[in-house]
Amino acid sequence: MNTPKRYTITAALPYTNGPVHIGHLAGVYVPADIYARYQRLQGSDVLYICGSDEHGVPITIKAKKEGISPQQVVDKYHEMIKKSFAEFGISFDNYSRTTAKIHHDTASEFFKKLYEDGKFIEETNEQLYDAEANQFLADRFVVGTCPKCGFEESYGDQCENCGTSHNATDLINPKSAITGNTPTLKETKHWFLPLDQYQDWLRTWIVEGHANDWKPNVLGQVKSWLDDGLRPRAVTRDLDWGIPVPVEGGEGKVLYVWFDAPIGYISSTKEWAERTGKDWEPYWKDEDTKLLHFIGKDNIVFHCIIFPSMLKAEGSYILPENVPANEFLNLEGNKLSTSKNWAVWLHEYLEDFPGKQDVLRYTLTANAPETKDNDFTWKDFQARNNNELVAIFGNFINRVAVLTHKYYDGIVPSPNAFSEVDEDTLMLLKKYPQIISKSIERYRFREAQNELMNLARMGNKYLADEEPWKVIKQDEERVKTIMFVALQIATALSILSEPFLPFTSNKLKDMLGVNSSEMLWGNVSKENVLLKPGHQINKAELLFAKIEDVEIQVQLDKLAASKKANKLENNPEASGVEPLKETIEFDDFTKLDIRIGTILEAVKVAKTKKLLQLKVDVGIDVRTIVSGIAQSFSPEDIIGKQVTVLTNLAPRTIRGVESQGMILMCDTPDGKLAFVEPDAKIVNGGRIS
Ligand code: B3M
Ligand code: ZN
Repeated sequence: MNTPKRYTITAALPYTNGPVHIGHLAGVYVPADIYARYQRLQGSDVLYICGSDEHGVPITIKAKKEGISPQQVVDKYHEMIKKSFAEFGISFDNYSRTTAKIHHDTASEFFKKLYEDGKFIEETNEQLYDAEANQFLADRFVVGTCPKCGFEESYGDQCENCGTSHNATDLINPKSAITGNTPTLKETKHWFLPLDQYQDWLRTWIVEGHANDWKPNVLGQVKSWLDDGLRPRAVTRDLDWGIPVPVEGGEGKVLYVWFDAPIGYISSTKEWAERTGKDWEPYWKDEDTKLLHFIGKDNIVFHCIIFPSMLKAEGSYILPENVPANEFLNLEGNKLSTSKNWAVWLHEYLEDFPGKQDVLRYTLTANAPETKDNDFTWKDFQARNNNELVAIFGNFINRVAVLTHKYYDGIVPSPNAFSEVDEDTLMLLKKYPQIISKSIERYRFREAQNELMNLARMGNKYLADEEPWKVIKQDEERVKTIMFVALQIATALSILSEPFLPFTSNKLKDMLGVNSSEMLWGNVSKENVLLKPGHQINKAELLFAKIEDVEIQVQLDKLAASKKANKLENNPEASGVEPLKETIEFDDFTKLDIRIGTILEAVKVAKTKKLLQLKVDVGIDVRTIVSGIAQSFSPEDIIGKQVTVLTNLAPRTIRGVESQGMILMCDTPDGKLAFVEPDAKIVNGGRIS
């Protein structure tokens, strides 16, 4: 697509049957917010849209459980969700709700247009019925075995295990979720969207047209459904909670929640337009608009198959340019679960960690499940804060601000001649907007945030190497240049951090005495001076505070109580932990000769990306071992490291090098490798037993 005239960014509408938790944030709202903030900083016309998804069976089930009306359920959670998003800095331009009149009108008109254009199949057929509850069973009112993957707790409209979407009558061995009875069949009329008629068009548009720019996890799911063959899908339901079917014969029926909810993006845009006096249509109908849907992987079928087919059928709308769906985030080794209260709820986080919104944003981005499910642990949250935000970003800024006040009363000094290191540092600084942009434009937010931290690391290293606190004693003029360079890096961080750490960015801009309107993204590459000599910075303030063990223990105790109350068993697979291997005998273990050794030499194996050739002293001898660790370690960094070695593994020739043994390694949460190191100095050859 040429440079878009505007961006319409949607984030999945959260169901109002409960609060928002970290899984929703990591999967959808934080990445979408990073992207929206970033595009605004490019000076783009951005519309970031969301709202509460208030229809559907989950709401009615929650209402029945709490003995209140569906409207009372949605009113409670809509307010809670909207407030917590705002406090967390999710910068929607509009946050609407699907019980709003503007949405009922928009969805009804949309349905009537398709109806009048003959785009539906009108069919009377048998649907699952619970005679005791006197109710048709649709969506979550029925549970059964998924016809595609065999998951036994699949819902009537979607299987949460394999993500596929089906009709309730496809379920094997269905059971009513209301009474537990086996449903009977009863005739009823519904309107079907003939998805099979869009099969070829979808394949051309997505599988061929977006093969290179849509994420593999999204393309994989879409291909799988197309290969299975799409079938007509009912877009109406025999329910009393939802948008009434607005055509002849629709009495007692409502629109299927997944028909109405995506139209919620459009009605939220209309609501925004009414409030701001803008025209909504260009954001949904102009070919120069880049439409992006941020969702979790369980919503891919609805945003890549069903909603685009609806838009195509209606005929006047644009289609999404990308749907960068994330995988799932798990919590302390278990799947997040609203019903089992196994979650970190956003509103509770905001109460327990006031002023620390950016710490959670940072941690969720650093561990974002962008390509595979990932795990959130409180220990990692604490480490990310203490070892990265405090020790790298915060420490650098604090030293710059404190020293500028100490040496110059907070006035930016005029630099003298730049040394080679200064020149190189300022040159590299100018490259960072493009380095970070490249990752953001490809929806790689983990990578982009890590590059931001590399800029903070560069600042830290520059100060540590230049040591102004020592040089000041003999060369005051030199220190003026050092502090000038450091202040430019600090100012760049205040601009480039805004998409990821908006609260920190604002605090830092206040501390530096700069305002956002002058500090655009592109300035960092274009301007030679971001912070001019003579400029007065404000009082130094700590950007981050250490998180103590006791604060983490409170959270772990909360989860332990929840696990006990909900009899939640450990589900290691959920955290991406490898399942246990088969049981072995002690004799099997005694055959392994595992020893501590020391790496004496390390070189890259020619023409390979992953291999290092090591010389390892294992006590009994010094041997050559080839190890696939080159993407995690540089040869020079591991000389002298004590490692754990399987020494009696039969020698293998790898890329022409005979390798005698194996270095034992482990995967880290961010996809790198770690050594298994003794926590005390061991004599080479010390045997593990
Ligand atoms: N309410 C979110 C979910 O499936 C669903 C998204 C609607 S986006 C139009 O949890
Ligand atoms: Zn399934």
